[in-house]
Amino acid sequence: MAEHAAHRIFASQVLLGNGWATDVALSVGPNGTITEVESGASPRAGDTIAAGPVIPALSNLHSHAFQRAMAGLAEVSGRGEDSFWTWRDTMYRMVDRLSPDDVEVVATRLYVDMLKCGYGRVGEFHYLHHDRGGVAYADRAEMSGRIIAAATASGIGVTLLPVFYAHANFGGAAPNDGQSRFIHTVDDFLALMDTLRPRTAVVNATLGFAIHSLRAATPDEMHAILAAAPGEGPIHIHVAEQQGEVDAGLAWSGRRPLGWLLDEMPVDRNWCLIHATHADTNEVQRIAASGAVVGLCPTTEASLGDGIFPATAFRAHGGRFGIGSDSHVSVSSSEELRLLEYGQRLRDERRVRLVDGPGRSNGRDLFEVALAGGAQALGQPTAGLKVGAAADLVVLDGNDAFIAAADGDTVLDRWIFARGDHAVRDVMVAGAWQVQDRRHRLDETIDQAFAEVLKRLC
Ligand code: NGQ
Ligand code: ZN
Repeated sequence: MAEHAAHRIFASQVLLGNGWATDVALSVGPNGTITEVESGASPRAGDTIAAGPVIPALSNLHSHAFQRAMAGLAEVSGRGEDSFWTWRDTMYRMVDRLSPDDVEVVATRLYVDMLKCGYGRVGEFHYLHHDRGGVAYADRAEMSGRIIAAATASGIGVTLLPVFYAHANFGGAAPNDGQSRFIHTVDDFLALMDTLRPRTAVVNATLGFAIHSLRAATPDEMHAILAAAPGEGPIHIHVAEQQGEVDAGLAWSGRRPLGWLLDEMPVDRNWCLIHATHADTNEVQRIAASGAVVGLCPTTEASLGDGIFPATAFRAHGGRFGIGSDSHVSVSSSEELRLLEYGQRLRDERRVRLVDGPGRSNGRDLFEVALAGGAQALGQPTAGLKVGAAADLVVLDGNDAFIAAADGDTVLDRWIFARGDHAVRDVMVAGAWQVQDRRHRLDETIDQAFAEVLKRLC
């Protein structure tokens, strides 16, 4: 990570690890962590004066970066019933056309947009490993390297989750042609992990890994990977997203996918269960008790017609969740949080669902749970602004009328439920400004490269 001079940020309101504080001076050390927090302070010469309230940057815990290129292109009805599975066919056709250069450009532009929406870190669930037809690149980490390069260029922190993918369905079914670029043997996958370990150690990156889904790996393969991969990073898996997957899981093992996973795998706080949409009452309790994070991707889950995760019941058991933008039909963190809450309201025909008790701000509780869950799922030791934590923060725009008229939790409620991305002004990651006054240093170059890639692909 780049070293830079120590500096101080002064802000009249900051959401610290222990709540809102006023007149706060945050000192940031040369390694990008917070070295001192003083509230009731006065600004000093040389301080950077924040142009509005300061909040911690969120983690985007689930991304398939290349899918940003097809956002909005799967919205025409087909001959039969449109579903998750017909969307997936469209997605596989896009996969077939992408070069490493394309992936790097799309990911860089996406990560710049994520920063501008208040995310400071992304979990890249990366399964596009090989060239067309499944031919391995000379460098087995070619595509993973492009993701690391995109994250590094944009300045976002990344938790890279190389994905093990070997089958088309439960029971070890042979993969189909559309999946050829994803496929590994266990040994090849472990070799990829070995290649990536030193490459992620030198940048703002954390290495974990993923099993694509219970459809894509057999129990033996999962056990082999868990036994061989060091327990250092987080483990992610897609599970129970669609009713069709639940039915296929039942047909295969007589058990529902989440029940099977919780019975057979050592699910604990190191795991992140992506979607978990179709969780029954018992599964909701068991996930919560395991300490695993559920990775909710509300805009994608809505887009794909997945269903509504029982988040209120899950929270009642102390369950942990974070948010992800997954297929990137939206990149907005405030929109993910808002839609998560609105799904629960639409189901229940009630208001203000995801709060931890009476008299609490919906925006604050959504934000705090997603902040902690996102950090846990991306293998970060702490969440929130405090001494020793990374200086990953967002300045909301104090000149925006909604923000200017708000203080404390109302700032979050106004941002999430009324103003959205317009409220995000500046973003710092690991102590360095990445977005200033809504501008990123790569804006011109990456916009142009991205436009060219989109034109060529479409
Ligand atoms: C994916 N995406 O791997 O990109 C999946 C779809 C699948 C989402 N589930 C493919 N949103 O699950 O087989
Ligand atoms: Zn996904």
